[in-house]
This record gives sequence, C-alpha cells and structure tokens, in this order.
Amino acid sequence: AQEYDPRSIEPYWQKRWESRRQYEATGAGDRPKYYALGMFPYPSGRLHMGHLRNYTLVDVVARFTRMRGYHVLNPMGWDAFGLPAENAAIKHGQHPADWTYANIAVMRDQLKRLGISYDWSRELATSDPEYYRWTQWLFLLMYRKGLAYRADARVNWCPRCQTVLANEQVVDGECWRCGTKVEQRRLRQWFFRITAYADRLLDDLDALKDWPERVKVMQRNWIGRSEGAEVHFRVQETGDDLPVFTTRPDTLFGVTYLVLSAQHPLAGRLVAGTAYEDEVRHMAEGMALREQELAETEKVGVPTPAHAVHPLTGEPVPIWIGNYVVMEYGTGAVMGVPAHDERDFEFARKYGLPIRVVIQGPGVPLDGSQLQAAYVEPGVMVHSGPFDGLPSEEGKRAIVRELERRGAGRATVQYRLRDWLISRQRYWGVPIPIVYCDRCGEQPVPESELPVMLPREVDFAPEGRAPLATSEAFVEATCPRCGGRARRETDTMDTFVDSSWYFLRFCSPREQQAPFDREAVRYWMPVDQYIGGIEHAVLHLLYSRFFTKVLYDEGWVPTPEPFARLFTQGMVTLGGAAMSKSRGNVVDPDEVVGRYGADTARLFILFAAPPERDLEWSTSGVEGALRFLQRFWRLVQEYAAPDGLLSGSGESEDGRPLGPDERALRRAVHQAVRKVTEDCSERFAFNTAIAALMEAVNAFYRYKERPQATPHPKVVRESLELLTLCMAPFVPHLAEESWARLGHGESVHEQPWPAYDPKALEVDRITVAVQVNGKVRDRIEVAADADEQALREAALASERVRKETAGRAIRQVIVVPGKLVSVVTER
Ligand code: ANZ
Ligand code: ZN
Repeated sequence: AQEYDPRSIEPYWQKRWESRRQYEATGAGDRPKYYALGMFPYPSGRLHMGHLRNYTLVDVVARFTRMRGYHVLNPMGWDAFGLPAENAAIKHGQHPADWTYANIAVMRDQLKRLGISYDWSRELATSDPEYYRWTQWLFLLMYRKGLAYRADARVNWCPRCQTVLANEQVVDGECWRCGTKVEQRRLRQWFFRITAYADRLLDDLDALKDWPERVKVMQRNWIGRSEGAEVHFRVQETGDDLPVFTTRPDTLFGVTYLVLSAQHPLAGRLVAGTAYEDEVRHMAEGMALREQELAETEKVGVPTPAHAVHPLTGEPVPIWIGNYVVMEYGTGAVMGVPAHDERDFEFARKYGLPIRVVIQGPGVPLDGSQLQAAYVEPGVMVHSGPFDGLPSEEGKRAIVRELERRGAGRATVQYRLRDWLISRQRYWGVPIPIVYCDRCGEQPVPESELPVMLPREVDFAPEGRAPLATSEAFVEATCPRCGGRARRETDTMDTFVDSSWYFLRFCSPREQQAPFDREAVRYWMPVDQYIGGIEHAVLHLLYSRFFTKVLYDEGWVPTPEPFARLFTQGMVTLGGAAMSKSRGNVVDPDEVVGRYGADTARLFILFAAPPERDLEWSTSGVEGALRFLQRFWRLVQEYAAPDGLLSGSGESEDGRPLGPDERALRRAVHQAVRKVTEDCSERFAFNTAIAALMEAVNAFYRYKERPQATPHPKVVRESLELLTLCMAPFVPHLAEESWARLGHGESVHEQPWPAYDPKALEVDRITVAVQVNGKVRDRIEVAADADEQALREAALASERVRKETAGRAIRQVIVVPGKLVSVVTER
C-alpha cells in the first residue's frame, strides 16, 4: 500500500487550487456573504507559530462556512511599513523597501505551503503606493473634517528608535518595540481627534455581543469615561480663575488644600521668587506621562504662598504643587480631600495638612485626625452646611446645582482617552500629505496629486531631524494655493493608521478612483469573523473602530462597527512560556511543515487545545496528529485501491441488509458529523470536533478488523465520504486527495456540508440473558453498545434478579458484552 506522503499530496493540491482560482471570492450567486479575516502580519521575515495558529483558525472557519453554502472572502496582505525595516537598513545597509518585499516573498511562500484558502488575487501591502495613496486620502478626509490637526505636545520619545510613540506604545515606561526607557519631549506633532468619538466608541461596545468581554473591558478602561464636575476656585492673591475636575463634588466641604500639576500654567507664577522655583521646574520636566508610573511614584509636593477661595464657604485653603497631578487630565488641578481620597490622604499625612471628614460611613470617625485611611465609599454628608444628611449620590447633584446657580461650576464628563498622535520622525511610513508655504502656511496636498511618493534615497539615520528632511527633492514643493515655494511635511504616519482600514481595501483592492468601491464594501462589510491576538485589544481594534465610524458618518461604509464577531486566540508556548527569540524557545513552522506536512501541523494546532487557550507545543503531540492522519489514510488506501472494495461494481449491487456491525459504524460516523457541525458552528470547539472524528476512525477500525466478516461496500463508502467531508476544513489536502481517490472529480471543498442521518444515531437494542448462580433468571433489553458497567447495573436492577439474590451477598458479576450477565452469590 502507498504510504501517506504529504510531501507529494500537498504541493499537488496547492497548485490545483491556485490554477483553478478556487478561493477567489467572485460570483456569489444567491449565496449569503461571509467575510473571514485574520489580522494581517508584519513582514518581519518568517512566519511564527502565532501566525500559523491564527491563520489556521481563520481557514477552518472559512472552509467550513464555504461548505455551508456561503460566499466567503478570506483575504491576506501585509502590514508592511514600520521600524524593523528601517533598522535593518541602518544595520545591514539594505534598503527598507528591498528588505520588506523580500520578506513578503518568503512569507507568502510559507503561507502558501499551509494550504490556507486565501483569495490571493486580493493581496496588498500597505507600503504599495496604490495603497498608501488612499491612506493619504483618508488623512485628508480627517483634515477636512477637523479630525487631523497639528499641535505642540509633550510626547513620548524613544531615544533608541529616534521617534515619537503613542501612549499606547509605551509599556511600563518603555518602548513597546525595543524596550528602551521612554523620554519626554515637546514637539509639534500631528494628531487624529479620536476623542471626538470617545462617547460612541464607548457606547457602541455594548452592541458588540460577539466580542470577548475581556477586550471590551480593556477598551472601556482605555477610554475611561468619568462623570463629575468642574469646580471653580479663585486665587485669593491674584484673582485668577482656578478650575478643578472632581468625580466627588459631594466632598466639596472636605477640601483642605488644592494641588496643581507642576506643568499647570499658574504653577510657575505662583512660586516665582520663592525657594521652590527650581524644584517646580524640575518636577515639571521629570513628570511621568503614564498613569501607571504615576501611581507608583512617591507623591511629592511643594507649598506656594497662594490660597484658593472655596466657592461655597469663601474659606481660603492653601495651594500646593504636586507630582501626582497630570496636566493632561481634567484641568491639571485637583481639590484635595484627604478624608475621602487615598492619594490625598497620603499627601496630607506627609505634609501635615488638615483632614476633614464630610462623608459618614460605618465606623468612620467624625474627627479627621482619628481617621486611619481615606473613606472612599458613598455615605451620608456631614460638616457640609445646608447639605448635611444627604446621601452622597444625591449630594453630588445638589452641590453641582448650587455651583451652577452661583456660576462656580458645572457637571462635566472626562475621558482618559487622548487624541491619537500619528506623527513619526521615521522614513518607512506614509508621508503626511501637507506642505508649508511661506505665504499661505499649512496646506493640504490636493487629492489629484496623491500619492505623495516616498523618495527612495534618503539618509536613514540623520542627527536630530527626520530622514525625509534629508531629501531635498522630496522636501521642495510648490504651494497648491499660490504656486509659490513650499516645503513638505517630513513626518510619516504611525503604521497603525495603515492597518485601520485595510479590511475595507480588501473588498475592492484594485480600485483606482477611491480608497474602495462603496458597493463592494456595502456587500462585504462588516467583517463577519475577525481573529487575532489579544495584544491588539486597544490599539488596532480601537483605531479601526474609529476609522470606520468616521467613514460611516461620511456615508462611505454601511456599518458603524467594522468587526461583527471577534475572536482572540491563545498563545503558542513551549515549556510553559510564550515562544520568543530572546527566550530561545522558538519552533519554526517551516520545519514542522517540511517534516510532517501542513495538514499534520494544522491538525495538531487545532486538536491540542481549545483555540482561546494557550497551546503548549509538543513534538509527541505532532506525531500523534500524524499517526491519526496515517490511520485515516490507510482506510482510504485499502478500500479505494484499484483492487479494493470500492473499485468494482459490487458496490452498487450489494443489497445486503445492514447488520448490527454496520449500524454501529454508521452510528459512530453520523455522530461525528453531528459533533463537528455543532462544534464548528455554535462555538470554536475544533479540538472536540477532531476528537469525534478520531472516535469515528477508531470505530471504523473495529468494523474493519472483525473476524470473518465481509465489509458492506455501501456503508464503507458512505462512512469514508462523510469522514472526508468533515475533515476538509481541518486537513484540506488530505481530504482533497481522499475525495479524489473515492472517485470524485470535483473538489471536496466545493461540496455542501453533510447532514447527519438522525435515524443512524438511534441505538440498537439487544436482549441479554441474566443468570443467577448459573441459571437464566431474566432477559433484559439494553443498548447494543452498552459497556460492562451499564450491563452490570441493568442486570442488578432487574426485579427478578433482585428477588433471586435477596438476602445474599453478591460475590461476583461476570459480564460478556452483547451476550450475557452472570451473577454469583454467597450460598
Ligand atoms: C476630589 C475628590 C475627592 C476626588 C474624593 C476623588 C475622591 P477619575 O475617576 O480617574 O476620573 N484628579 C482630577 N484631575 C486629576 C489630574 N489631572 N491628575 C490626577 N488626579 C486628578 O478620577 C478623578 C479624580 O481624580 C478627581 O476627583 C480628582 O480627585 C483626581 F473623595 O476630586 B477627586
Ligand atoms: Zn502659498
């Protein structure tokens, strides 16, 4: 017999699929659409196991859904701009474009060897001018809508990457890419006004029923909506208005001091000429931008000689400057209520500031000096003049009303979300389509002049300026307004801009007149199933939702949300740790595929763990997957061989009725069909689906290896065909080969998904004799495949047997499955 040889089977079918353009999404007919998408990769050079897992999952969904009668789109492309290409250029002198496109060629090849059902005709790379032309167009759309603007900003600066980083790209104070400690600089930068969409980005999360709760929680926290009030104090000595943001207006009578951020416009002035001038300046420069760091740093403050006048009591309280108040949140000033806020409590204790209790709760002393810790729960208002006795929730509203009446405050909402800083002082990205004219100032490049092409020759690592600034040919431009001399913007866009709309471009990737064809997008969007890593929970997924909403408002896309269902797969680990180069625990997908074949690699990945869990790589697991495929292959080989059971005409002539063995086999196979169908459609339980297929194959071997029995050709054929159809989404090459061997000319992947026969699931009943001490005392009816345990229980439950054994201890029960149960008692 012929051995299972993926090395010959897999390339053969891959070529066939490609030449038949089998997976191109054209000609829907009357089928409903289904858009399956995996997060496109950065072309770093080689695929890793995370990719393999991600794209295998998408492929199973795509293939299964296709067989279920849907018109499926499953495209692939490259998130091709980004820093590693540039770093490679600096290190090895290779041009970023050459490096990137060489990597794409390698990885495309790797992907093709996995047998994923991509529509390759839609392949795109975000670094292609015909793609980034439209990224620039989208920038201009944002600009027209007032959603793109330039502003001075304190920014995160990575000294190693020599670029600005978005807040999202700073992880624990370090650059997300290279791990270098991030510094702060003030620079003029481009932003997208994502905060204008904060409310909708938050509210629409509720409607995303098929998103992991975890991702939604992360987005909610990231957006960080806080309801509260702006309360206006007045600086007694200077008359300046000094607003603070608070979520607890009910604690207003507990204010014993105010704290300004060291970067607050008033801070410098209030300490001018005092001993604290330098300290405040240093504090302002060294301030952390990140909340997390802020929470961890020791709270430091300096007093000022000034006082703030309480808006309701008129009482003056001292103004301090502190390192725990960030300028970027609220108004950059807070009212200190040490009795009811932990940070304030710590600060007041440290600097001997008074503590005034104004909210009563269980065990809370009325005297603030007795307080052991801040009481942050709601309670009843005390020491609050006319508001005494109000519950704190009601008190919040009452205080805000009173402030509004006096013109000293109002209810407000604050977001933690900041505008999206998109400027990067790097080469390998999309040039921002803006020019600066000496006479007319900042001017958008007209759409007709897009794309603003990235020049090929630049200095990749100039000192203190952006690489694009080193290309005179690039920088020199004419003003679109006056025709005079102008200079081009030399920043490029954050690559997260590129990936915020690629799923739209996939709908009509060769469109020349627009970023995408509206009709195509109306047809395909939203993405029905998006699959990727949890690491994108806030960055990519939030930005994509923002872009989609902007385009929805402009009438370009039909839905305000891009991804109807989201699935985040677990990591691939080795030795319990995520695979990573630095840990040296990487298994290369190529090696695995080369050695065992793509089908085995896919099967292992799908079988070894539920897709949302981490998956521990194991060579013995891979070998187990291979053995299963070999076992299945031997069945096909044997029965479908030229001289096999299914080759002659005997098959159609065999009119034998089905015996119990045939019925048992059919039951196992139809059960597998049912299980695979349910596990793939109702949830992503591919591991249990595959387990059901394994059981059915075992049942097949039991059938095949019965002594002296002739196999029933019709049942054998039906069983092999059903199993082949059910294996198609998981192991597409082997399924295709089996299908062909079974005599079919058409692709298995174009067959309708099989239905199971409910009749076949019915369990045969048989009658089994029960003996007590050697004499038959009863006959019981049981399921034909009842196991020993079930038979034993059924026998001992029999009325007659109970009578015969009454009062005597049972010594032994011998079970002969399918035939007999023999009970032996003490005499
Ligand atoms: C007085 C107060 C009393 C506060 C109390 C809390 C409890 P979230 O929920 O995160 O929005 N705050 C305001 N602006 C700040 C800034 N720029 N930097 C640091 N802290 C700031 O928190 C809002 C609360 O954080 C505000 O409410 C303010 O302290 C502080 F019993 O005001 B609270
Ligand atoms: Zn001009």
